[in-house]
Amino acid sequence: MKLFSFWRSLATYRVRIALNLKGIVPEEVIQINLMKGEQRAASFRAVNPMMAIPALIDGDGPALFESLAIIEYLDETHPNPPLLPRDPRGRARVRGIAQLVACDSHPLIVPRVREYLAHEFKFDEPSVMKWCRHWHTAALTALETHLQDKATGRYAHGDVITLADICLASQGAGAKFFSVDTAPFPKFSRIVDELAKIDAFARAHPLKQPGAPASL
Ligand SMILES: N[C@@H](CCC(=O)N[C@@H](CS)C(=O)NCC(=O)O)C(=O)O
Repeated sequence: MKLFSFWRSLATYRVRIALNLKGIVPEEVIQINLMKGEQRAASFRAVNPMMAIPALIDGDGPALFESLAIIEYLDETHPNPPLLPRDPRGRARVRGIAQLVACDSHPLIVPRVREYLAHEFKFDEPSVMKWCRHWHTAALTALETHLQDKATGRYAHGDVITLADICLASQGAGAKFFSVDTAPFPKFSRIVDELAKIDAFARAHPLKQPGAPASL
């Protein structure tokens, strides 16, 4: 397997957690420096026309793209430990929490959106940060309400790690990147703190990756 990655990428963080949980070590990790715009190079565009990471090549390919699709592929090809519950309602809840993070919240704060706001609409840096914090907080507010459901246990869905937890961890890291106050979201914060103690999550953390700064 070849993983296209970058330390700061929250979507790639999700895939790294899943790889660690499954005990899969990619043969190669190819760095795509988002701060230098390497995602827009023709060579990477040929891998993922969306010009975004992660991408994963398993065997002869073609490249897999979109973090949730990649994680479900890993779950289907390496079923243990499972990342989705068995019951349809449980699967829908876990996928719902995951999509809230990966499809509703995260896409609003990625580099291409921040750069478009800055270049096309002349947002200054504080305004871009305000935008990012607004969408982070909107997602955290919804997540906190979902996590009040009795289906929540030690983790987002019961007492076993699921795809929902992978996404909560990425939301937690993003909150730190954008200095979002998570104090008003105690259930979210408790689970994120719990996840940080798990080796598969800790090793995948953005600040543990090559090229990452020592702290934010
Ligand atoms: N929905 C995609 C998001 C992928 C994505 O936007 N990745 C970011 C890094 S976390 C990226 O590569 N952005 C490049 C850019 O915005 O120019 C997924 O979950 O994989």
